[in-house]
This record gives sequence, structure tokens and C-alpha cells, in this order.
Amino acid sequence: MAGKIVIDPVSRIEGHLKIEATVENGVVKEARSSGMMYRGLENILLGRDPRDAARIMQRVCGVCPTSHGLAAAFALDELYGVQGNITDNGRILRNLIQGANFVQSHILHFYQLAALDYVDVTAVADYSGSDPTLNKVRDFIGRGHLGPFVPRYEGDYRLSKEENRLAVAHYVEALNMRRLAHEAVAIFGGKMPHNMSIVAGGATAAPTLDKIASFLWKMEQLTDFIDTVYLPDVLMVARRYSDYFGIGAGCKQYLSFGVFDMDSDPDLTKRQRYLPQGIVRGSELKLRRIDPGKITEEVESSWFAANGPVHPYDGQTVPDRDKAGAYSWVKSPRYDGEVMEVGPLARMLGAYVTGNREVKTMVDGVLGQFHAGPEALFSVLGRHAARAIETKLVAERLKEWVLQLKPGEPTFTPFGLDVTSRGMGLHEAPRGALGHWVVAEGGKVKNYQAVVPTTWNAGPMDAKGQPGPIEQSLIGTKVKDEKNPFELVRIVRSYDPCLSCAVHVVTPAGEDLGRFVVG
Ligand code: NFE
Ligand code: MG
Repeated sequence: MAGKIVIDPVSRIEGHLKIEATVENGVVKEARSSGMMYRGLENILLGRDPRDAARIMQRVCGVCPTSHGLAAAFALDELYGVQGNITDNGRILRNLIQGANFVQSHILHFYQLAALDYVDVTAVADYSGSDPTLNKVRDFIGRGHLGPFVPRYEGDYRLSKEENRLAVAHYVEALNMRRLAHEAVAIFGGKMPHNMSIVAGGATAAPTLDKIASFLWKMEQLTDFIDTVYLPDVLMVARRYSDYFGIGAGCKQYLSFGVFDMDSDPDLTKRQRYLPQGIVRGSELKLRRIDPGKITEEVESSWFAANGPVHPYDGQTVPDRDKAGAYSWVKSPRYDGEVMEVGPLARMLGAYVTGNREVKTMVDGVLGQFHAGPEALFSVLGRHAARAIETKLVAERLKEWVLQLKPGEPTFTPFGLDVTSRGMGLHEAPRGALGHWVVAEGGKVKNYQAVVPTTWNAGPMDAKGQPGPIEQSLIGTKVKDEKNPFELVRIVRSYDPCLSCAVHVVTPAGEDLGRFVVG
């Protein structure tokens, strides 16, 4: 028996992703991950003042704009030659803006995007207690539509009624927590989404005592939520669905560019970062250094004019919607020709194998509860656990870092504008490794390329026939009911894909590049 499962769009992610899985005798044999929307921000930058990149590139996405602002700023730091002269205030402000966004994004992912794969909201339908939130949700779903709580995948909801109700109440509370985290970004970022503060040469916000106190207070409330709600909820789901420690492994090769600068070493590959840079292979559990020269993108299976595997400095973004054999607007990034998974799991593995004590204690604590070894991390639940642990770590660090700001001291280092040069910004977004590469001539952008976390994770097959990480995670998965493929959506969502980011490439004239039926 062979059949094809098409999920289009995969909802409760950001952007437009289509998944196709060929299933034989109940097991996925082939899988295709397709980005179904063409954008084009890299091309918008051509001919502009390079400083615009730190504003325009944030428009890639409303979920992780801080990361694009910061990746652009890192690339521009190098372009303008100030990468070794970022002040402590500038460095810390960037970390605070970025870190508060991580906290928001991870809470968003677990509750608003992923939780409903495991939590049955209909358990609230006959609620008769006094919790006002649950009463509101009961009345809402009692009107006959489940609104944001769909699609549901019947057949495998395993929490008890009480656990389901608790999780639904936390789903609503998480919205308030995300507001707090957004406000924390805006304290030093000016606004969220699309902060105005991260710029080449540092940051522009003035670190005043009232802002420091306000940021700290918000982080206190957030760490309380992470400790008492988010981490326990992830463990609750993990206990009921512990088989998902063995599902969705994927390529088992992990790449991180590192994040949260601890110094301003001019070489981004030497800079001390709180979460380290490097590659971890599941087979050896060691952190290996990265050579950024080995990063390439190719378009073998993407709707772009072919130019082979090329380094991003030489990359092009030329759409070709009629290309034979192509099936995605996402390109295929590779490191030294190899497929790499990026994201919180990659970062936590990097910290784990380099002996970060806190990470080791937390990761071993979770694995110990399930009598599992580190290989259990290469899984759907491994990704959720890594994300939750990272949220806790980052929120705790933010409370320390904000107290290191120096009110009254400079946040920004000036530079000259007439450059013919280039710059690389390697950095981590909540969803993983993010790189921006800029080439300028006579003070104007000549080329701009971004290689984005979801491009790594959701990219299609390359010329060597290697499927992308999400595709590899799907292949080999057992599907119980082809009409109700909950296993597949759980795998896809564990990556927290964002297709707005992955397909960041709009034609200036707004040309209609293709029409797709969304079924
Ligand atoms: Ni649109 Fe993004 C993050 C970036 S994902 S969310 O995190 O960069 O590819
Ligand atoms: Mg790109």
C-alpha cells in the first residue's frame, strides 16, 4: 500500500509551508518540504545605503526581527571596520534586546504553536469550575468554532482532563507573558516588532536606571513563569508522549553560530559568546570549529536560476518559477557540503558538550527522568526540551547582564561611510543560525545575502540527493492514520519553522510569481 500525504499549508507555524510525504506500508519513504511563498528582501537592498540593512532586513519577519537587525549590524560592523570597537554598553544592549526576543519567541512556540499537538482543548467544553480563563475558553468553544485552536489531529491526545485544562489556562497566560517579553525588547529597542536601536557600531538606547529597573522587573516575572509553568508543562507533555524522544531525529548534525557576545573580538569566529559557535555531530558529541568559508547555498530543487553551490558573498536571488524539478522557494544551505540542523537543540548541544555546567545539570536532569542518554535529544521532544531549557538560561542571564549596563557611558562607536568593502554577520536567531553577508562599493550595497535558520532546516534536496533536515526527520516515520498525520506535524513543528524568514526573497514591481491552492 502506497499513498501520498499532502499537508498544505502546515498551520500554526509562521509562513507558508507544504509537506508531502510518500507513505508505504505505514512508513514515510520520501518527504518534501516546500516553501510556498516568494519574497525578496535581499534584492530590495541593492544600491542602498548599507546602514538601511539593519532596518529593512528586520522586515523579513515580525517574530525574529531583532535577529535580522543584529545580524545586519554585525555584518555592517565589519563593513565599516568597527567590529573590534563596540562599547560594553553597545554589546550588552544588543544582547538584552536579542535575549528578550528569544524568551518571547520560545514561549510563543511552545504554547501558541506546538502545544495543541498534545493538548486537547475540548477538555474545557464541560468545565464548571471558577477559573475565569477556563470559563472564557469554554464559552468561546461552546459557540461552535474552535478558532485559534485548530487544526486538531484526533486519535492521540494523552493528557488527563485536568492536565489538558491546566495547559489551556497556561496557553492563555502565555499570551500575557509574551506581551511582557515584547515590552522588555521595546525598553531598549524602542519598539517591537522591528526595533530601532540596534545599529552598526552598537546601539542607540540610553541605559538609564529606570529602564534597567523596568527590564529587570519584567524578567523576574518571566523567570517565575518559566520555572513554575513552562518547564513543568514541557515535562508533563514529555512524560505522556515519551515515545517522541525516539521520533523525528533527522540529520543528527548540528550547527550554531553562537550568540550573546561576551567580548568584541574583531573576528566573529573567535568572539566569546555565551552560547558557543560550532558544529556538533550526533556521532561524536564534540564541538568543532566553523570555517565560514565552507558555508554555501544551492538551488538545485529551488525555484531560482541555478548557480551551483556558492558562498553567500557570491550568492544570487533570481527567481525561476518554471524550473524543472524544483519544488520550493527555500534554498538549500550546506556546511562543507553537509546538511545541518540549526536551532535551540544545536545551541544546547554545543553548550552541553563544552561543559556548560548549568546546561549539563538541566539537560541531564531531564534525560534522567526518562532514563535516557544524550541520543534521546535528537528527537521531537529533544527540540522542545532544549528550547525550554534555553529560555530559562537566557532569562536568568538577562537579569545579570542588565545590571552590567553603565548609565552615562557611550553605546555607539562612530565610523566613516564611504566604504568599498564587505562584511559578514554570523549570529543566532531563536530558530537557529543566521548569517548576513554584505558587499558594498562606493558606500552603496552591491550584494546582500541572508542565510536563515528555517532555510537550513526546511530547505529541499540538494544536487547530491541529500534531503534537508525536516525532510530527513520525516523519512522513516510511522504514520498510524494517513487521514490524520499527527506524527508528521509534530515533527515539523518541533523545528519551529518560519517560512517568512526562510523565503525572504518580493520583486520590486510586486509581480505575481505564482498561484497556489491552499487546501
Ligand atoms: Ni521568522 Fe527567524 C528566527 C530568523 S527563522 S522567525 O528565529 O532568522 O528562519
Ligand atoms: Mg537568502
